[in-house]
Amino acid sequence: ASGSKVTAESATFSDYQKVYNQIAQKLVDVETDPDEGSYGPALVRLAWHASGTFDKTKGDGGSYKGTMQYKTELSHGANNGLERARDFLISIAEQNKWISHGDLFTLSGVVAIQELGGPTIKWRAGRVDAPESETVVEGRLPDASQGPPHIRDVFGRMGFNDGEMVALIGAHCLGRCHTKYSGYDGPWTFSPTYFTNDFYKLLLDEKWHIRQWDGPKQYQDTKTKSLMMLPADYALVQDKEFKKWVQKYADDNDYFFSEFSKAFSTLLELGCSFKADTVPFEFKRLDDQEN
Ligand code: DDH
Repeated sequence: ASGSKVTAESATFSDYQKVYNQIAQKLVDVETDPDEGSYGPALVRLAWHASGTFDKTKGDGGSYKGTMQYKTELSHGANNGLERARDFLISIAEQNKWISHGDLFTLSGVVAIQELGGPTIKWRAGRVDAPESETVVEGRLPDASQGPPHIRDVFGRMGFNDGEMVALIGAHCLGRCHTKYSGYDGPWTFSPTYFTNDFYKLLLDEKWHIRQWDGPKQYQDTKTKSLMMLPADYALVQDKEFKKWVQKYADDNDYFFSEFSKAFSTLLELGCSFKADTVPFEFKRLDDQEN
C-alpha cells in the first residue's frame, strides 16, 4: 500500500513504520518548549492514560475506541496536560487519515520509548474509533496521593501483578510533574528525556524527605532538592513486596527493559480484540534506518 490509497485494512508494516518515522522526526524537530526538551514523555503518558482505564471484570475501557481524542475524556482530571500530546499528533493524523486514534495514540508511546533510549515494544494495529458517547467513565486512573493498596487495586483491575506494576511505574524515569497540570512539581530523574532504570536506583539510593511547600504532599531528595517522588512512587519502597521488584530493576537494567517492554505491550492492548492473524510489529528506530 502506498500514498493516498492506504486504508486501515490494507496498511502494511511499512505504512506503520512510516507513521512511526513521522512521529519520531517530529520529536526531533519540535523541541520548542524549554521546560521539556521533548514531547516524548507526554506521548508516553498519553498512551498510558488512553489504555489504563481498562477494567477486566467489566470488560470496558482501554485504548481500542480511541476516545481520548475527544474533549470528554481529555477533560477528566487525571488527563490534565494531555491536550499538549494530542495536539502534537494532529498533524500526523492529518497526514495519515487511515490510522485510528487508538492506534495512533498507542503507537506514539512506542515511538517515544524507543526513540528516548528505551526497549523495543511489540505493537499491534487494529483499534477502531468509536463516537464520543462511548467514552469511559471518569476515575479509573491511579491517584498519586495514595499508597500500596490503591496501586494494587487499580493495576489489579487491569490484570497486572506486582512485578508488572512496579515495572510500568518505572516509566517515571521520563518527564516531570507540572504544577499547572497535576499540582505536583519536578522531575524524577536527572535525565528526564532518556529511558533508564534510574527511577529505581534513585528511589533506593537517595535520601527522601517530605518537601516543605504549599503544594500537595510529595517527596524531595535531600542531597540536591531537585528531584521528586509522588506518594504513589514512594509507596514502592514502603511495601516489602514492591520493594523486592524495585531492587531487581535497579540492579539489572536489561531485566527491567525486558519486563517493561512486555508489560507496556500488554497495557496498550488491554480491552482490544485484534483479527486472529494480526502479527505484532517491532519498529526500527530512526537511527537504525540510516545507512
Ligand atoms: Fe505517571 N504521572 N503515574 N505513569 N507519568 C505523571 C507523569 C507521567 C501517576 C501520576 C503521575 C504511570 C503511573 C502513575 C508517566 C507515565 C506513567 C504525573 C505528572 C502524575 C501526577 C503529570 C503532570 O503534572 O504533567 C501515578 C499516581 C501512577 C501510579 O502508577 C500510581 C505509568 C504506569 C506510566 C507509564 O507510562 C507506563 C509519564 C511518562 C509522565 C511524564 C509526563 C510529562 O509530561 O513529562
